Amino acid sequence: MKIIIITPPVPPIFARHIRERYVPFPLGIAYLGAVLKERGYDVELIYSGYENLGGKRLMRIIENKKPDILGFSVLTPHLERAVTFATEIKRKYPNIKTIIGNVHATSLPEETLNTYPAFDFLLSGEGEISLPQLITSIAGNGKSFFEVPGLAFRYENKVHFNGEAPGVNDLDELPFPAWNLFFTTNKLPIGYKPLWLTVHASRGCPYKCVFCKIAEDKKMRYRKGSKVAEEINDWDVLNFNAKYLTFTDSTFTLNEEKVTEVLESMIKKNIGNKVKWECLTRVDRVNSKILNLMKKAGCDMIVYGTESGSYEILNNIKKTIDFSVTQHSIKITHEAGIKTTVSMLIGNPNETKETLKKTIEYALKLNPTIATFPILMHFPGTEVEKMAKEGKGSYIKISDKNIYSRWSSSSYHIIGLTATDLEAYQRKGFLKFYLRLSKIPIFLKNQDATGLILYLCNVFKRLFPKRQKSEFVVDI
Ligand code: B12
Ligand code: SF4
Repeated sequence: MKIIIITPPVPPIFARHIRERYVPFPLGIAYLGAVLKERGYDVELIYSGYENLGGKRLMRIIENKKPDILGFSVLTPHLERAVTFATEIKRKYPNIKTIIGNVHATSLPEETLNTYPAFDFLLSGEGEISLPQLITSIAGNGKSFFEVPGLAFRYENKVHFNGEAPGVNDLDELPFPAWNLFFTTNKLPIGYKPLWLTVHASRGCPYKCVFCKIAEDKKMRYRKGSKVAEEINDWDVLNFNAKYLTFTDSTFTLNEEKVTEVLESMIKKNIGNKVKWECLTRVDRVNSKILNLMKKAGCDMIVYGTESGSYEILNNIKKTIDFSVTQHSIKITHEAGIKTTVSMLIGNPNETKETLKKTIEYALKLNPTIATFPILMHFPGTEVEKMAKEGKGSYIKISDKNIYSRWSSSSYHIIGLTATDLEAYQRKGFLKFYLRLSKIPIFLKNQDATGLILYLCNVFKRLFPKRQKSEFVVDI
């Protein structure tokens, strides 16, 4: 049985979110590939973003490889593209079984399968246990579909959902992510771009930010530090020449004891001299001791979700952290020699012009290496989505969910702030932050030439916006 798992095709390069060119390889499907390979399946992974694959080229690849099962790893913003591709696959090759997984499937299992007949099956939750079970069931020598955890499927013209699959309990029992399955000849493609891989030391998150679906995944699970370091070291063995890596943990430094173990194991293996890395965490979960260890272990950048310059807004999104803590953490991160990105969300519940002004001023005051100003999206399953549906948080919905496929555009007004206002504040944030002499060299250092051209195109688009025309408005 031949299995291929893909990320959906992406639009052409000039129309893409600038960062997508550098998007790290997807860890979730690398794990799924590894568990399937371990069970002896013929499995391949395709990361459309890395190979710049549009629908036509991806279709030709699938036609040549002739899989029996095609898995789709889909985030909500990529749903439409995934559906278009899956529909074309089913039209041409109705015998290929299609499975959708990842956050969108987890958030809306029944609705997704009811709405999109192009997917035969849906797996909700982590896939390492459920996907191999589903494959044996499809092959006819496994359990009944009713017993596969996380599965949604059609039965007697109705969608039946077995409930979300439980997460993997012991992450150390998993095989290492199978990066080699993205390059099935076991060699890097000619003209390859340096690889940006991903790794994790934990799953779960104890916090409950209102804009985040992961807020439901309360159960923390940690890996042994030695396993994490061994895995990263393996990349050298595989000779994949990874130049950079991202820790995908929701809050990398959540547990001081566990993260110390990870960092010390990395230092022992001299990881910092081989590869640089970044991680996401919260300003209230770092201290100088940890930051110095992180630097020694190769940390290049920390992404902090600082979100807003207004206490009222921080309360509204359930992320109240004292400003003095934020300022101190940014300062000691820089002192440890680590760069910072702060993410300042635009469009929070009950946002006003005043709170947005405060947010932009605050970003300037914090003076991180990089600042981003994403517009909050009402993703399925989040508290903000519920608020928007109920008309709470001052939200007024103006568009259907197709807007998810856009970046930097708003699908809603807030009382006192139109969608265009929100986009204008985002633009203002970027321009105020980057059009300062001190930031220009940092900006240039962090982009390659194509990135710079894309950025300038983007600034132009922002200065002369054509609302709702371009589907993929770019951003840095
Ligand atoms: C790391 C990360 C990134 C990285 C790397 C992305 C990448 N290529 O992997 C960066 C920073 C680049 C990024 C970018 C974006 N991200 Co992001 N990201 C994350 C983060 C923090 C971790 C994801 C991860 O690797 N988890 C670990 C792995 C092991 O788990 P997993 O991916 O969930 O996979 C498991 C299951 O989902 C399932 N599964 C996955 N695929 C499949 C496929 C099949 C067939 C099956 C059966 C099962 C299955 O099994 C896997 C193994 O258990 C999550 C938040 C979180 N804590 O999960 C947000 C998150 C996934 N990102 C999100 C978003 C929106 C984005 C962007 C669209 C933002 C933007 N507007 O640009 C971009 C899209 C980039 C892209 N092209 O993919 C949202 C998605 C919301 C949604 N409803 O879709 C999340 C949940 C954040 C949030 N709080 O809202 N992201
Ligand atoms: S945004 Fe980050 S900290 Fe907040 S609930 Fe989501 S994963 Fe946890």
